[in-house]
Amino acid sequence: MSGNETKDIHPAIDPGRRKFLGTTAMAGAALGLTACGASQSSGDKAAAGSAATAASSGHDAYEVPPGKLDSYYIISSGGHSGEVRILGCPSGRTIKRIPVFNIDPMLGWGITNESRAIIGTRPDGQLKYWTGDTHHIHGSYKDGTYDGKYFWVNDKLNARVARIRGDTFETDKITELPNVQGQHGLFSDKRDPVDAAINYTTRVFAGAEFHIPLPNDGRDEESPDKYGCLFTCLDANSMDVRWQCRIDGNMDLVATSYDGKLAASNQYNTENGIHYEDMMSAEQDACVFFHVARIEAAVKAGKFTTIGDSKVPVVDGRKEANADPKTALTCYVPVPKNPHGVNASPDGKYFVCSGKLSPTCSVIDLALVNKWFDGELAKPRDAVVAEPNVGLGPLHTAFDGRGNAYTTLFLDSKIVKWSVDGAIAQFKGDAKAKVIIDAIDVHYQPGHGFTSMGETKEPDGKFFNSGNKFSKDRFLPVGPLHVETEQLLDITGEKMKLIHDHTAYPEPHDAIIVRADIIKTRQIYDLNEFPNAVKTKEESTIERNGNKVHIRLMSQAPAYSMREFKVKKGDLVTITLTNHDKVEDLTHGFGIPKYNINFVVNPQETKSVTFVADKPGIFWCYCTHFCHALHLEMRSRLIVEA
Ligand code: K7E
Ligand code: CUA
Ligand code: CA
Repeated sequence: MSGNETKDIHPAIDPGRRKFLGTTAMAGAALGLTACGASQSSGDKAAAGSAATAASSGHDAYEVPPGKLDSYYIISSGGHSGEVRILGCPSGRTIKRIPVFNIDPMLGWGITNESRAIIGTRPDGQLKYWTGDTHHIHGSYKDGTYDGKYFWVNDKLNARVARIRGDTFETDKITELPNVQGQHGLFSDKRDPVDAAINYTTRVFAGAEFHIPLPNDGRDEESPDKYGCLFTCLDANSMDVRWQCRIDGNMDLVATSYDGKLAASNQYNTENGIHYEDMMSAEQDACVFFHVARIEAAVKAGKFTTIGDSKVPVVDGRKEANADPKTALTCYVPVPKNPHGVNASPDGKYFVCSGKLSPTCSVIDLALVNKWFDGELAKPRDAVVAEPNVGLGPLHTAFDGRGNAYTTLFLDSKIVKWSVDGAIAQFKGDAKAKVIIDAIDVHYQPGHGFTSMGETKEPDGKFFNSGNKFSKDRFLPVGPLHVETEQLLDITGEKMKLIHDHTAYPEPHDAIIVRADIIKTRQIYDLNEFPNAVKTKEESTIERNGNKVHIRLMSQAPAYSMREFKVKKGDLVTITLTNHDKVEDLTHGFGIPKYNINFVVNPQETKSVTFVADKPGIFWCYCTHFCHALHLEMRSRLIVEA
């Protein structure tokens, strides 16, 4: 028996609550939110009971016993930690943390020259940024499903997009976007590769959330009417910015169509408001659609401008410039109210916007949006084919491939399962249409929810993961900052079942659940991938050029190739370290006391660090990564002569 069976199936049955939330109601809801731990205690007990029942009745399918592997990877953005995590599904085990926009001493991210070059440095050699905010992560596609080659993630804080390699799960490129702030939504192109030379996704789209003066150089700061927001397209291969499209309103999440024709972003601030009251003043905002081929044709034809110092072509996607559907670059489909999230159904037919301040989800038919672009649909709003009431605070929607949608209800702390066809029938006037199928408590305040393979043409409808923003009483208390919760649901049956909770270091944001067989990781690097590799004992030397010293070092358990290296105080020292061990999992570390140097080299990998030897003395460079019975003995002396 699952917890929700003890309660009303409908999450928001009280019709009095099913109103749009105005400013006052929202303030009340925010207060209610702080009290929800208490108000939901009966639900908690029911849910806890159901978990115990599930465990005692032995759901072996969920268990990943010692020595067995998970059947899915959950690739998850980590919010303001700036990183990306990989979890196993269904175990919920954290398998890897990938530093992206943050600094990570274990790996040496932000410390090694190679990672610093990816993150970007200022002319004085300092990192340009050392913090970020990852929200949305998506993979490269082939034939409508993941090919495991790349994953892209946004940085809302400093308006960047990073790429992570699927074979090493390390960040390999980061691009800063010009002319935007609050780079939030991100989605890769799902169309089949058109260019045989680049046999994977060729575009990555990014939406900006904040309005800024264009250019943002201080001249229009007191003229909010001159602020603007740009939608950005990057080249997935080079990671260069291809073009930007200026819009009316702002952008939140991004979705792309399976045929590659359309990208879209939900807009919560069509009011162009500066304060939150202004941003929620309209009853409807919109989902803005981008006609990718027309935008790229306009860029090709030179119909663009540039902003400030940026050379990126900017096309005009604002309403006034796009009144004629047959030439329009953009289409604004009105949806209620401050919508949060736009998600594509795996059958390729619909985008669903959740209402957030409206208890509804809006189902937009992509064929009808294309019809509008062809001049054959009277109004963009006519592309909305359903708008079911689903509950309070709907944020994100995921799909099981069997025609059901699963929407997170932030205010209700529930996941609601509803039928897309049922909602469409109801919208057409069928009063008997069954729309809501099930609802289940989650703990608490879910943001994103995502299903196994649910953002591909191969959805398997097995698991739904709820990324909850509050955990309250779910784990041992550890001080004022609580860990957050991810909760895994079994969605194979008519009713959802809560399988288990696992902790998530703030903040569990968006993720994708990828079938394990799609990911093909490597265990060992190729020495030749690294132009600066120290390949032989003979190449392991100390070279001096003025006050620049280059120490070329190799590691092979349990020793470094040189027992000591002497430099002079004030030298600019570069240490290049190649790991010559070829054994799977045999990583060495390299730490220098008092010099802030700490990094690892994986089998056959090369990394380097550069620092000024400003402190004379003996410094034991030691292996930081337990590698061998003689791991503690694995050290060399850095001698800095006064
Ligand atoms: Cu993914 Cu808040 Cu960044 Cu929804 S958006 S939770
Ligand atoms: Cu090498 Cu520890
Ligand atoms: Ca609004």
